Amino acid sequence: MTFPSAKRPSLSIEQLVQGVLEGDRTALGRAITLVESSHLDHMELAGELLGRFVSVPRNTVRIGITGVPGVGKSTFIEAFGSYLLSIGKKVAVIAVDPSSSISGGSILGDKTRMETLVRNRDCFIRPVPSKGALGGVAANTTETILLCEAAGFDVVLVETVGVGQNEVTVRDLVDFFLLLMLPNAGDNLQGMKRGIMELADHILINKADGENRMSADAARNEYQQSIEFMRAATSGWKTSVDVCSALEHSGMETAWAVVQQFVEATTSRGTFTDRRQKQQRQWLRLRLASQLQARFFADDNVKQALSATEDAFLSGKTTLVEAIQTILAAWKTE
Ligand SMILES: Nc1nc2c(ncn2[C@@H]2O[C@H](COP(=O)(O)OP(=O)(O)OP(=O)(O)O)[C@@H](O)[C@H]2O)c(=O)[nH]1
Ligand SMILES: [Mg+2]
Repeated sequence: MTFPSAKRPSLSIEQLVQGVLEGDRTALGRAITLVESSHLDHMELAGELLGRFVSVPRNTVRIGITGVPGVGKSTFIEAFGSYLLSIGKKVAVIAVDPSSSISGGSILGDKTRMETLVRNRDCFIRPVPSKGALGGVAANTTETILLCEAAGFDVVLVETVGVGQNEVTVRDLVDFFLLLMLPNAGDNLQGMKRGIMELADHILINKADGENRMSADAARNEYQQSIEFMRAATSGWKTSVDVCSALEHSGMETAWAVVQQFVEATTSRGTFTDRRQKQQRQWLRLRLASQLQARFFADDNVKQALSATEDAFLSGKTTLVEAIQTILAAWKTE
C-alpha cells in the first residue's frame, strides 16, 4: 500500500524507508507527514514505517529549548545550530507550536531568524502542528525526532514556548532541557509557568550583550543562588546558570560543552538510558490510546450507536452514564 497525498505521486513504504535512511529530506518530510496523519489507514502505514527504524543504533542527543515568547529561542537555535554545523554535526530543528507566540513568531518568521540553518543541507527544520490533543503533539514530536535521527541527524533541537502546558510535555520528550531567560527578572516571571526552573538541566540568560551585559551577570548570580536549593531536574546532574548572546553568537561553545558533560555524566550513571526507556513506554501508551480511539470511532456499530444514543441523550431519554455504556457495549472488538 502507498501513502497517497494530494498532487504528489505516491511513495511506497519501502521508498520512504530507503529515502529516510539515505538522509533524503523530501522523503523525511513525507515520512513525518505520514506519521502525523490521524487517518486510520495512515496510522497503520506509519506504524509499519516506524517499525523499520527501531533497530537503527545511533548516538544522538535531543535538546528541548524553552523560555517566554521573545526570549530568543529561535535566534539561539540559529546561533547554536550554526555552531554545531561548524563542528560537523547534523542538526534537526523541531518547533512545537511555533505560531502560538504573542510576539508573532511563526514558522515563516522563524525561517528568517534561522537563515543559516535554512540554507544548510546538514540541517532540517520542521514545525509540529499543535492542533489536537496534547498526547497527539507528544507522540508526533517523538516520531518526528525518531525519523530525524534515522535520517542521520545527530542533534535534535526542540523549540517550545515556555507558557501553558507544552513545556512540561517537551521535558518528557528530550534528554536535556534548556531554559532561556531574560536579563531582567521581572520579564521572566510574566507568563512563565512556575516551577519551570525545576525542570531545567541548564539555564542560559540570553541577550547578555550591549547594555544588558551587567544585568545578565546579576541575573545569573541570582538564579544560580535560587537553584541551589532546588531538586535536581535529572538525578546526578547539577543544573547551572550561564549567560549568552544568541544575537552575537557568544556562549555557544560553552553551551555545547555543558550538553556533552551532561550526556557523559548521565550515560555513566544509567540515567540517560533510563529516561529514554521511560519515554519509549510513554510513547507506546500514547500511540495505543490514539489507535484505540481511531478504531473505536471508525467502527460501524459504534457510529450507529453513537448517533442513536446521542439523540436519546439530547432529548433527556437517557443519562450520560447510560449513553456511554450503550455506545461502549456496541463496540465489537473481535
Ligand atoms: N539583543 C539581543 N536580542 C536578541 C537576542 N536573541 C534574540 N534577540 C531578539 O529578540 C527577539 C525575539 O527573538 P526570537 O528568537 O524570535 O525569540 P523566540 O523566543 O523564538 O520567540 P517566540 O518564538 O516568538 O516565542 C528578536 O527581535 C531577536 O532579534 C540576543 O541575544 N540579544
Ligand atoms: Mg521562536
